[in-house]
Parts: sequence; structure tokens; C-alpha cells
Amino acid sequence: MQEKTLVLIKPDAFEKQHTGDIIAIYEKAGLKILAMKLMQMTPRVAQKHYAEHIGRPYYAELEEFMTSAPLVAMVLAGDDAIARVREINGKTNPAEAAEGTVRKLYAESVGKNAVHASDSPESAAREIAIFFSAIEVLD
Ligand code: RTP
Ligand code: MG
Repeated sequence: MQEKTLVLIKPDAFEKQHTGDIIAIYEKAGLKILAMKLMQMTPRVAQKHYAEHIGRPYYAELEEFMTSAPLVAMVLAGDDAIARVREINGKTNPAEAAEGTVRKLYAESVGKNAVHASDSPESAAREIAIFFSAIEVLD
């Protein structure tokens, strides 16, 4: 099924200038870019995006990290895009991520793990709407 998913190139990967290499991995997998922007997350946006993580022991560190420097937000589309992008990204903890995944290549820790991707169609719709208005997402 054709799906859209929200991807964030997190501040650690952006600062280390891995943006182009990471986007190339998605494009080589056949995923299409429908929207893209460079921005810095505010605490308010972090609280919205990571609403289900508020109250967890790592939340303060997560918000601090995600708001610390610019990141790249994008909408990717393709067949089965939600599961495929998570597969390409690899496990949350880079130590457990498979060879060739974005997190194996570029993540430094479970917190500073280079990328985010939506985990379900419901999350994708919710998260895309946080970062992009309808006219910013191409058909
Ligand atoms: P993401 O949402 O960023 O795509 O990552 P994910 O689904 O693989 O991981 P999730 O469980 O949704 O956690 C969201 C982000 O919170 C940070 N985290 N830190 N220190 C920790 O134990 C811990 N656990 C999670 C990570 O940045 C993770 O990507
Ligand atoms: Mg997640």
C-alpha cells in the first residue's frame, strides 16, 4: 500500500553533516520526498511530537537533545513506506541495529540515534501534521 511517513534527521546526524548520506539511502530504496524543511524544534513541538514519551525516565534528555540544534524534517512516500523506513533506520539502540542501517552507520547512542520515523499510519498522519501544512506536502 502507498504510504507516507514522517522522518526526522535528528540534531546529532545533522550536526555531523550526515544529512545528504542519509537522504541518499532513502532515495536509493525508491522512497520519494514529498516535503522537506530545515528547522529547530521548540520544547512545545517536542512535547507534541513525543507526547506518548512524556513522563518516561528519558523524556527530559530527549527534549533537551531534540531542541538543541537544527534538524531536517521530511515526508517520504512509497509502497509500505512506514515499515520500510523503520527497517532502513534500524533498531532504536545502535548497538542492536543491523549492518547497513542508518542507525548502525550514524547513531552514537540510544538517545542520539540519528533519525526518527513514524511507527504506524495513525502516527504518520499525526506527526506529518505537526511539521507540515497540507500545501507543503506534494502529491
Ligand atoms: P523514533 O520514535 O525516534 O523513530 O525511535 P523509535 O520508535 O525507535 O524509539 P521510541 O521508543 O519511539 O523512542 C523515541 C526516542 O526516544 C529516545 N529514547 N531514549 N535513553 C533511552 O532509554 C531512550 N529510549 C528512547 C530515542 O531518541 C528514541 O528514538
Ligand atoms: Mg518511535
